[in-house]
Amino acid sequence: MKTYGDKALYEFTEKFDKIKISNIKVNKEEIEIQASKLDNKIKKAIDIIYEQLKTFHQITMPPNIGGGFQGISFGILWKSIERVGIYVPGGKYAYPSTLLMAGVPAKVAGVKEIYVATPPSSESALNPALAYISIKLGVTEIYKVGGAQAIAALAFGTESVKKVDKIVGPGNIYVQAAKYLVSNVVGIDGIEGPTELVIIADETAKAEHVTLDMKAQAEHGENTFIVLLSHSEELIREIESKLKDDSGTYYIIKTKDIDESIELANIIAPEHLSLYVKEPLSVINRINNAGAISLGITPPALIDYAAGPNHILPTNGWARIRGGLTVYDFLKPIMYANLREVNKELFESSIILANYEGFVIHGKSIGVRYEQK
Ligand code: HSO
Ligand code: ZN
Repeated sequence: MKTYGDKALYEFTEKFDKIKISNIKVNKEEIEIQASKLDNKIKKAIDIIYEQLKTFHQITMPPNIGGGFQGISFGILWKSIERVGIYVPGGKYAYPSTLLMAGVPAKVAGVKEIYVATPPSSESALNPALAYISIKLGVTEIYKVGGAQAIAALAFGTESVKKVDKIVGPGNIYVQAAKYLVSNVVGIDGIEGPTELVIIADETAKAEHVTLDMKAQAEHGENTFIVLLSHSEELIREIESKLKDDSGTYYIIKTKDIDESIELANIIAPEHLSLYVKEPLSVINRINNAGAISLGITPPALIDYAAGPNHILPTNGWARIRGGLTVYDFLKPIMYANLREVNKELFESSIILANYEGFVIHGKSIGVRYEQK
């Protein structure tokens, strides 16, 4: 990609997507034409969801924060990342919801340049919902490329594709592997692979709701990982009978008690965790590893679309070290210090430590302020 740029993109798209594209960048006119084709009902649904997500992310924006100690004022200024590339998967389904999930926190965080890469469809026209959302987000460019080649293009830049500072978004194994490989030159948001759902349910759970939640996430395909943890034999029996004729793969584990369910969920560190238990608020505090938690009667699918939290979540155990995509992924804390008054002890301590490390001039540059005061 570094060497052949656009030429490589045309070639790989033909080879892997089996589509001959005439241009990589979708022009503004085409975005507008495609957006205008979108049904008003869908536009309205997108507008409503957009507001919900925007509010969630606005509420979670961190304030610039400062304080002072021993003669020094200090603090953190949150600044947004300048250029972000969002990968929106294609394939069997279109994912306008994923563009909302990535684009809204980026915009709320103040990212100025947002670029979108998405695989070309066989008709080679951009999905109308993606076009409509892009306009709402102020996305400046959309690229009709997908797969590992799209990630490489965003990481290194080509004649048509802008090089970005960070790439976010889910995708298949090739996309995720490519993100990992370029993570030494651009920021990435983690690895988001096939959907995972763990449900902790007790005797108060409604078998019908739990079964539908399991089947819903199984809709993502055969690589999904769906686990029910319950100490209620009766609930398990009911759910097993409801899933009897279903072709999906489900793991149902009868645990000793709620404590064991919580322990297992923490070990699995799932992407989605659902707490269908009598006192979800007391259980939630004992969860250490999960991408996002839906509790009470909340269906995990509502997080997928409209509740507010993101559906771009860590999979494959990554929930042990990070959560879902938030405004913090698009912000960086710049720290500052402002010397107001010389504190003898602090100054002397730093000179001693600088000398100990052998950085004598470091010490002198500190000392000169001290002596002048
Ligand atoms: N459950 C997926 C997200 C998704 N569901 C998109 C429907 N569309 C991973 O959180
Ligand atoms: Zn889903």
